[in-house]
Amino acid sequence: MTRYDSARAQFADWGIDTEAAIAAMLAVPISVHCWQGDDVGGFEKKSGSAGGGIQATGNHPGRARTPDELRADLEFAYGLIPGKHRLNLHAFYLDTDETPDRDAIEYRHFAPWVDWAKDQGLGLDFNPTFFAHRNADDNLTLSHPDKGIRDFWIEHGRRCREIGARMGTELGSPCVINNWVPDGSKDIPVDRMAARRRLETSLDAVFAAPLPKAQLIDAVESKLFGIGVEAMTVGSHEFYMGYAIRKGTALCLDMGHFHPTESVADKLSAVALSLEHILLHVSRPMRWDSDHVVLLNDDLLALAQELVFADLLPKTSIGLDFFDATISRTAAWVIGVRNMQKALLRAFLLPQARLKAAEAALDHTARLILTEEAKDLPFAAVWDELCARADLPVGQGLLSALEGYQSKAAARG
Ligand code: RNT
Ligand code: ZN
Repeated sequence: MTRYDSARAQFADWGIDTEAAIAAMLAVPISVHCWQGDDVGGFEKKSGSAGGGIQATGNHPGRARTPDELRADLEFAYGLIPGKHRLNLHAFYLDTDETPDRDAIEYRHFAPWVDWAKDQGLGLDFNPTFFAHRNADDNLTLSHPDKGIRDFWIEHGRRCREIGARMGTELGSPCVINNWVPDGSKDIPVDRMAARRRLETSLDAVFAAPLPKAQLIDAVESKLFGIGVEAMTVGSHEFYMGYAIRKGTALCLDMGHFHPTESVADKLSAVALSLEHILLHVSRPMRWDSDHVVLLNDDLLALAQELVFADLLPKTSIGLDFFDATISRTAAWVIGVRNMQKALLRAFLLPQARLKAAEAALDHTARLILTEEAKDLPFAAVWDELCARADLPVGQGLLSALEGYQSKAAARG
């Protein structure tokens, strides 16, 4: 009897079908964020750091400097991840010799990414880049008091929707377009209302053109605060929650964008009652929105359990959002995606029906016993099995696979 056969029997004894769990987990696409590969630098023909209160720290060798290098790194990373996934592209990762400003980008500047995605069997998601630009130096974009600057960013947002819709059409899968703006105020503002009204009006202009949901899903991302905008974020959770409900967009919940004791897992069922679609930015905040690589920790397990137990996967898009430049960037992707998958697999391997029945019967003792005893089930044997079927390394084998590529990437200079 193999380790997996024995695990399968043990789960079956709990009424859990490991084959069904494997299939269910593998059916969930994860949108892999391109920006972990180059420390949120982008490929516009100028240098600059992320800005907008977000920051990758570290100087690990091997950062991707060109679209070709980034694609090579992504191919390597996807090659170590089970299942078929998506790429989440930011607008300043255009691939062209031209130098269009943000308000002049067109589909053709991204066509090489689409060709590559087709070739790789990946879906594409897209994001306007409302930071790292001279028109965002004040940490104000769509809510800027200056109409000229607002119009510049509205045009950027509109073009991103057109580009994303075309990507969705080309790839036969709706492109999730997430709008995050850094807008806020370092010190205490006196007219929050004016800023929020301007943001709302600008967003309305961005979303004005009706485009088919089969091509794109519009999303808006809230945030509590950022470096340099400590006193107020214009696009707070309440702002976007209301906006998304009234306007019918998706709401993006980033795990780093709330007070540290708040749980995004808890929010899911609450917002799901009012929203058609949810986007997740799976991240790991440490003391602030630090965007550490996600671990297989309680936060991630709780998130996955909610997605599965509340049957929210059909209306949720899972994207990752972290950037650590102190470690191998390809390893960061592989570890982060695999952890998200492991968390989902574990959720599918839990005795959901029995747990819910105990809770409905107010038998909180049984719920506690089952929850704690289920932690000793052999989840790892199921994960190892699905990796083995895909010829993917686990454990110490993963270490050598990741190190081998990293030493090549380090030679980039
Ligand atoms: C910033 C937001 C946003 C960005 C990316 C690069 O706090 O989380 O999602 O990280 O768009
Ligand atoms: Zn985010």
